[in-house]
Order: sequence, then C-alpha cells, then structure tokens
Amino acid sequence: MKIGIVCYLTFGGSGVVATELGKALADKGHQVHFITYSPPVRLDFLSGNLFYHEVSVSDYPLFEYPPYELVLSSKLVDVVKYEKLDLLHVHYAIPHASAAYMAKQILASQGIHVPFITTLHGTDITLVGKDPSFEPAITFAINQSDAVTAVSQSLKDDTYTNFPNVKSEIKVIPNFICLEDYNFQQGKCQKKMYAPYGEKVLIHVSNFRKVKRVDDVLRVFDKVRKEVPAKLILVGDGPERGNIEKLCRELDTCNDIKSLGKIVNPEQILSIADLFLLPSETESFGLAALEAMASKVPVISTNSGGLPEVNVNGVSGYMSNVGDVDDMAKNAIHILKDDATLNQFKTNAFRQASKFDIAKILPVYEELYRQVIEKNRV
Ligand code: GMT
Repeated sequence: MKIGIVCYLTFGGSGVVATELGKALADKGHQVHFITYSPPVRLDFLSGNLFYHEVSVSDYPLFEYPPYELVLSSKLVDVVKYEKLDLLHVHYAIPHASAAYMAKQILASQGIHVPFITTLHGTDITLVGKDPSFEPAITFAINQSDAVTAVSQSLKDDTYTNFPNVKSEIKVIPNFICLEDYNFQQGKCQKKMYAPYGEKVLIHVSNFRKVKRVDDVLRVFDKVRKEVPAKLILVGDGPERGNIEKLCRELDTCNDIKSLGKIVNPEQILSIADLFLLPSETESFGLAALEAMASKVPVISTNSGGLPEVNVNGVSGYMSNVGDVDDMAKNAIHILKDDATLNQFKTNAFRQASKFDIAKILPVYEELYRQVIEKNRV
C-alpha cells in the first residue's frame, strides 16, 4: 500500500506513535510518505520505502496567523496525486482531519478518490478540542473521515461525550511499542553517575504541560526520599519548567534531581530507572508509561482517562486518584523498599507492556487500511 501520514513532529505523544507506525509499515514493505512542516523527531532515517514531504508555510506579513491548514491541504493534494497514494492517515484531529477532508474534496473534483483515516490521540478531544470554538469543525471532520480510531476505550467514550454529534463508529486501536527497541542491559556505570550510593532512581518523562502535574512528581519524590534513598531524573521540557525549578528549591530537593531536557529516544535512560511517575490530570493512553514498562520499570500513575487500560493496579505498578500524592508516595515506597518486591513489579511491568508490542498492533492497522481502500474502490 502507499500511505500518506500526517502528524505533529513532537517529542512524546501522537507524533511518536505516527512515526513509529510509519517506520514499521515501511519495514513491512509498504510505501510511507510523511507530510509535515518539519521532519518528525523520531524519523531518524529514510529507508527506500520512507519519504518525507515538507509543508512550507508562507510568512507573508498580512498573515498574523499563517494558514497552515490550507497549505497542508494543498500539499496533500500534490503528494496524493504525484505519488499515487492509496490512503491518508492523519494523527490528531486538529487541524489534520479537516485538512485531509479538504484535500479529499479537491482531489475528487479532479476524479481522484482517496480515503482518509483519523486517529484521535487525546488532547484533541479532552482539552483543546473541547473548546466550543472548535466543536463544529472537529465534529464535521470526524464524521467525514472514512474511518476513525482512538488510542483507548476511554478516549472513544470521551469523544462521544464531548462531541455529541459525532456519528462515526470509532475503532479502538491502542498505542504500541517495539519491544525489541527496549532491550537495553541496565548500564551499571551510567546508573552510578546518577545514583552513586545505590539510591533508587525515579523518573518522569513528559512535555511539562499543566496536565502532567509535574509538581506532584516532585511532591511524591520528596516523600519517597525521606523513606528510601532516591534520586529523580526529569526528562522533557515545556511550560511548567520554571515552576518546577521554583518548587524543587522550596522543597529543598534540587540536589537529588537531574533535569535532562528533551531526549529523542528515552530507552537508554529508562533502562537505569526503578520507578516511573505519571501523576497526570488526564491521559488518553499514557505512551510514556508504556515505554517505561517496556523498559521493565513499574509505574505509579493516576487512574484517570486511559491509564487503567495500560497500568494494572498492584501488578505493573499502582494507580491513585489525581492529586493524591500521599497515596502515590505510599505505593512507591512499597515497591521500592525491598528488592524482591521491586523485581517482581519490574517483571510484571514488562509482561504487561508485551501485550502492546507492535507485532500485535500493526496487523490491526493494516487490516483497517485494506478495508478502507477496498470500500473506497466500490
Ligand atoms: O500530551 C501529550 O503528551 C501529547 C499528546 C499528543 O497528542 O501528542 O499526547 C496524547 O497522545 C498520546 C499518544 O496517543 C497519549 O499517549 C497521551 O496520553 C495523550 N496525552 C493526553 O491525553 C494528555
């Protein structure tokens, strides 16, 4: 198949899922064309089957807000036509689904019929998309999609709740990891750099937005280190960074925290961690938690959104109510305080992650692509 993928190029989240999916499809012999405004961060190579098409946005001074959606539509028309794509798969509804719809209409007016699939990822539905100013456009674009997928059952339910006029059937296809990529031996020397006296290593990876509640990460860590010698590694960057630096001074924890900033492939640093903290307000799925589990790192998370579909309470980690830092700290201490318990949770976390191996999820996408292309032919 010849597939066009539209996504954001961001660290974490939808951009990573889209890129890893594209790479895996190319590996299986499909031709994959990424159509974005800059190369996606995890698109670290372009094999014979992988292509990248840049969407250039005009900075004409009249445009206070450059019309990205229009240039994206035009680029989609161009790529579909000249690369003879069978299908477009857009990740994150805003504005990718409406751009794909417009491209589809323009192409239809020229006698070219290309279907598009929209994958809903989370904040496009639960935060940004909930804004009433987006509602009619998102509802329309979802309803016009030839197929719609959501990364969890929770996100599917949220879509029908937040967008009551969405009539499309939404298929749940969970996020995935390539388990083989996480086969790092724990680097003892590297671990010693962060935890020289054998302290336990806690880790948090996110885009440091408010929804991630990174302040709770620090509060949990502060309680844990009073019971178990521990260090905290923060990976990622974003708007909350300044507040977090202030809070670590207030809590007097800065000496035990290392901030590494953005890391394209977190597998290596995850491999030296003992526990992952994800106290988010909401997560449609929690790909960062799954990546941790694939690295044999148990997860302390909240129980909101799709997290219970990923983290199994008492097995791969624990879940608490949003903001309940006492409960999170209590659970973290339980996991960390003796090595036998920690090793059991590590084994369980990996076993749970293996249910989301790409080898299981990729065929589901391929089958959906085939069905949509077939339906478009008749
Ligand atoms: O908030 C983020 O991490 C980014 C966002 C995105 O769409 O790029 O992430 C959402 O999509 C991820 C991939 O499907 C999910 O794993 C995240 O849970 C989800 N984030 C939220 O729902 C807050």
